[in-house]
Amino acid sequence: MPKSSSMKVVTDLRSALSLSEEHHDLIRIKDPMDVNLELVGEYLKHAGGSPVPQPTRVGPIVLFENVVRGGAAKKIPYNMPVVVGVVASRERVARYFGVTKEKIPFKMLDALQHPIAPKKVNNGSSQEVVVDREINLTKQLPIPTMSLDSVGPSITEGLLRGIDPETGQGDVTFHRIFVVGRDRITALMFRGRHIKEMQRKAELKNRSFPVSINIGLDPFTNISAGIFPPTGADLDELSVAGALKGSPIEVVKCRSIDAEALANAEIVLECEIQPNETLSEDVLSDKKGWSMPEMAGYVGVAGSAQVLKVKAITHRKNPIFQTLVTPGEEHNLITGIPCEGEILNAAYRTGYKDLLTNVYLSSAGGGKLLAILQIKKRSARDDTEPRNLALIALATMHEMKSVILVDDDVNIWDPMDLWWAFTTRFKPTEDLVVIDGARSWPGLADYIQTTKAIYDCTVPWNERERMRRPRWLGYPS
Ligand SMILES: [Mn+2]
Repeated sequence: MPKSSSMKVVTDLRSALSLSEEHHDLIRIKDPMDVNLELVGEYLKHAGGSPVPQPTRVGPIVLFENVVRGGAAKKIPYNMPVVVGVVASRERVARYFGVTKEKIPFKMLDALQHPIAPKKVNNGSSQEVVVDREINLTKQLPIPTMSLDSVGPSITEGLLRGIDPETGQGDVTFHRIFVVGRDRITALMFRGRHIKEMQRKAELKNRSFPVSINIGLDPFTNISAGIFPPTGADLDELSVAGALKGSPIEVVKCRSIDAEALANAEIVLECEIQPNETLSEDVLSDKKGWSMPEMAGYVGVAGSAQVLKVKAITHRKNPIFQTLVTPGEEHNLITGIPCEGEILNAAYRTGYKDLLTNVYLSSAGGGKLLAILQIKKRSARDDTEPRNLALIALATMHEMKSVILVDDDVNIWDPMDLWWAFTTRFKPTEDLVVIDGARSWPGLADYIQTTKAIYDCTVPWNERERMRRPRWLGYPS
C-alpha cells in the first residue's frame, strides 16, 4: 500500500502545510511571539538560508501558533497563526511538484509551454468572512516588522491580482508592501512590472485601479508569481500555476471592488491604488532613506511607493497569515525557479536543447543575479557554443549579472563542486567574457559591479580525457 501522504493532493496553503508536516518538514512554535521583530528573529534560528549570515540554514516551515503584539508587557493575542517558509527549500518544492529536485526546472518549462487558464467561480473559501468596516490592519492581521533595519510592518507574500482595463489580461505580481495607516498601505511598483503598467492606464485618466492582495497561497501560485519581466507581458501567471497544479486556479469576484481575488487564498485585501499618489516608504520611520532587507542581502533603500486604500478584508474561517523573510531561500526560489524554466524555454527555442542539460539560479544571487548552466558538449564544435547559451541566459533575465558554465560532471547545486570546477577548469585569460554597458540590476548600480560576465568553466573537448573525474569500485559515478 502506498503511504497516505503520496496520495495527498496540494490545492491550497493548508494542504501544502499538512503534506509538509507529514514529511516532518514543519515545526510548530507555541511560545508567544511578538510580530514586531521577535517572530522573524526566531524564524531565522530554524530556517531562512543564504544570504542571511549563518547560523541560519535552509530549514523547515515554521508555524507560529501564538502571535501577539504590544510588547512583553501587553502580549495582545491575534487569534491567527503566522506561517513562514512554505516554499523555502528545493526539496519541499520538488515534493509539491511531484518530481525530484533536479527536475524542477523541467517541470516549470512544461508549465510555461502548457498553461491552464484560471477559472472564474461564484464562491471562494477566501470570502467566508467579510470585513468591510472599521478596518485596522495591524490590529486585525499579524503583519510582522521583519528586522532592526525595517521601517515598519510589511506584507512580503501578498500577491497582487490585477486585470488590464483595456485588454482584459490578468496578472499576478508580488510587490513590497508597508502598512502606513489603519486602512492604507504602500506598494513599491516599478515601471515595466505588469500591474504597474495596467495601473498607469487608469492613472492617466486620473482613476484609481482596483487590485486584490492575496495572502496565504498554494505553492504553485506562489512560485509562478515569480515570473518576471521581460517574460510574460501577455501571460497570466495563474495559467502557469494551473499547469503546475494540474487543474485551473480558481478566481472569484471581489466584494467591494471591481477586481478578482484568488478563491483559495487565506486572506484577501480588496484595495484601490490611488492615482498620482505616492509616499516614500520611510514616511513613518526615523530610519530615513531605508526600507527593509532585500533579496541581494543588503538593506533596500526607501522607494517612492504607490498608496493603496483597503476597502475590505475577506478571509477564511480561522485564517492563516503567510509571510516570507527577505533575504533568504524562499525569495531565491520564487524568483529563481520560474527563471530556470524561462532559460530552458529560450535555449530550446534557439536550438540548444541537447547542449543545456540543467540550469540553477543560485541562491548566492537571490535567484536572479547568478546562473549556473550545466553543459554537455558533443564535439569540438561545442567548445564555443556554451558562451552563446550564456548570452541567452543573460538576455532572458535582464537583471542577471553573472553566468557560470560547467560540464555535466559537476553538481550545479553544490557550491564546493562549483568552486572545484572554477579552480581547476577556469583560465581567466581565455575563459572570462566581459560584457560592459549592459543593463543589470539597478538596485546595486552605484556600489556593486554592473558589468556582466561569463565564467566558462567547461573543459575543452580535446582535454576531456585528461580532465575526467576518477572512479571507484562500488561508488556512484
Ligand atoms: Mn506578469
